[in-house]
Amino acid sequence: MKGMVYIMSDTIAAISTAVGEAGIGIVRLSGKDSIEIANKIFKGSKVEELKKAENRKLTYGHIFDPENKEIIDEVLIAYMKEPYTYTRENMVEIYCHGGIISVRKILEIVLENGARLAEPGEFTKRAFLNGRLDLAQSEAVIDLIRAKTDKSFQVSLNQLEGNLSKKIREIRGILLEMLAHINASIDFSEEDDIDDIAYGQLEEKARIVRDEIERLLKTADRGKILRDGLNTVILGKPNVGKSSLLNSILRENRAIVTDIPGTTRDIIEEYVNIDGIPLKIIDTAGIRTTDDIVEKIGVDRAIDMVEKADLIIVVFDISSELTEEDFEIIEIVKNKNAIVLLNKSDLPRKYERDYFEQLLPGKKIINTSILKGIGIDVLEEEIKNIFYSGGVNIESDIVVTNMRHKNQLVKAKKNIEDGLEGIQAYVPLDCLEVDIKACWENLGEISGDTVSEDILDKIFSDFCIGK
Ligand SMILES: Nc1nc2c(ncn2[C@@H]2O[C@H](COP(=O)(O)OP(=O)(O)OP(=O)(O)O)[C@@H](O)[C@H]2O)c(=O)[nH]1
Ligand SMILES: [Mg+2]
Repeated sequence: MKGMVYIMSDTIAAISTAVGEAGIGIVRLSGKDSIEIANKIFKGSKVEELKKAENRKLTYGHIFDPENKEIIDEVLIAYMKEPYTYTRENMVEIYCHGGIISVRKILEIVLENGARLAEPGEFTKRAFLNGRLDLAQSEAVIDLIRAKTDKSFQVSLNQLEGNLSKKIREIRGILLEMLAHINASIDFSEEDDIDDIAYGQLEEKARIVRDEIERLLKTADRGKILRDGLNTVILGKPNVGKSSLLNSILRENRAIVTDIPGTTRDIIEEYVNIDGIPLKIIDTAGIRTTDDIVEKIGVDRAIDMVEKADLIIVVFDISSELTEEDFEIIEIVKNKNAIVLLNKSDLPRKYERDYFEQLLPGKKIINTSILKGIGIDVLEEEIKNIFYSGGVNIESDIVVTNMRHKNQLVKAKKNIEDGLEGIQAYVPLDCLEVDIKACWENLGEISGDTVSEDILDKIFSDFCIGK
C-alpha cells in the first residue's frame, strides 16, 4: 500500500484556506514536482526564481500566467523540501490576497502547469501513507479543525500527538507477547506442568489487555460528546417557553418568541459552549395535535429528534393546568435522559413540584422563569453534572472520541473476553491463538497498522479539500 505508484508520482494542489472574504488565502502544493511547477509561475523581486530561494523561507514576488505573461497576484511564497514537510513530499505554499478570485486563479494556473486537484484529505492521506502520521493521528487532524470548544480541541491535540496510538501499541505489544508465548508453548505441549505455567501467564496478560481496553471504552461516551456535541432537544407543548429557553442559553434572540401557541414550526439547531462542553441544542415545534400541515410536520420532526437525543430538556408551564398534551409528553420522556423545567414560575402556580416528582420519578426538576432569567444557571450546572459524572478526567486521560475507534475497541474487547474464557477452560493453545490474533488485528485498525484501502478511502473522504 505504501508504495502505490500513482500516489507518489503526481503533484496535487488545493486552496487550503476557507472560501470567502479574508486578508489572505493560501494555495498549497504537494508532490515531487511542486517546486518545479511553482517555479514556472513565479517571478520574485529580490530572488528571481523560486528554486533559488532558501528552503522554508518566504519570498516576495508575483504569480503570473507563463502563457501570456499576465500577472495574477502579488504574493509571498515558500517551498519546503522533502522529507521534513507535512506530507513528507516537496511542498509549496502560496500566500495571496484573500477572497475568492485570487486563490481560484492561482489554483487554475497551478493546475494548468502540471498539478492535479487534490481530493478531500489527500494532503493528510499522503502524510499517513508516507509514515508521517498514523491513522488515529490523521483522524485527529480533522477533529482539530472541527473542534467546537477548547476541550474538544485539547482532546484532539492529545490524539494528534500520538497518545492514543501509543496506548494501542502498548496493548498490542502485550498481545504479541501472548502470541509468542502460545507458539513457544505449543512446541512443548507434551509436558503438563509447562502448560499450567503457560495458562497462568496468559491469563494474567489477557486480564491486563481486557482492563486497558475497558478503560479506553469508558471514555468513549464523553469523547463522542466532545467531538459531536451533546445532542440536546427542548421539548414541550406550545407556548411553554421553549424558544425563550433556546435564546436564553444562546444569549441571543435566535428564535422567534411570541405569546401565540405554535410560533415555532420547524427545528432550530445551534451550538453553544457550556464551560467547554459543546451543546448542540435543538428547539422544536410545540407538541400538539394540529390541522396545520406545516406545523404537523414540525411536530413529527420534534418526536423524531427525541429518539436521537442524548438529553431532553422538557418544559412545562407551571402557571396553567396540565393538559392532555403535557401528559403525552410525560409519556414520551418517561424512560429518557431528561431534565424537567417548570417554567413561568414568576406567575401564580397551578401545581407544585412534588406533584411532578410523582409523575416523572427520578428526574431532575428545576423551577425556572426564563422570562426573568431565573433557574438557567441551575440547568447549566445540571448539564455539566451529567457530562462529568463517571469521573473521566478529560484533562489528562486519553479520550476515545471517534466512533470508528470505539467500534474497533468493542470488537477487540469481545476477542479478549473470548480468549480469557478459553484460557480459563484450558482450551488447546492453538485455539486461543485465533482470538488473541483477532484482538491484535482489530486494535491495529485504530492506529492503522493493519487497515484496508476501503477504510482509508472512507476516512479521508470525510476531510475537507486542502487538508
Ligand atoms: N411569565 C412568563 N412568561 C414566559 C416565560 N417564558 C416564556 N414566556 C412567554 O411565553 C410565551 C411563549 O414563549 P415561547 O418561547 O415562544 O414558547 P414556545 O414554547 O417556543 O412556543 P411554541 O414555539 O409556540 O411552541 C412568550 O410570550 C414568552 O415571553 C416565563 O418564565 N414567565
Ligand atoms: Mg417556539
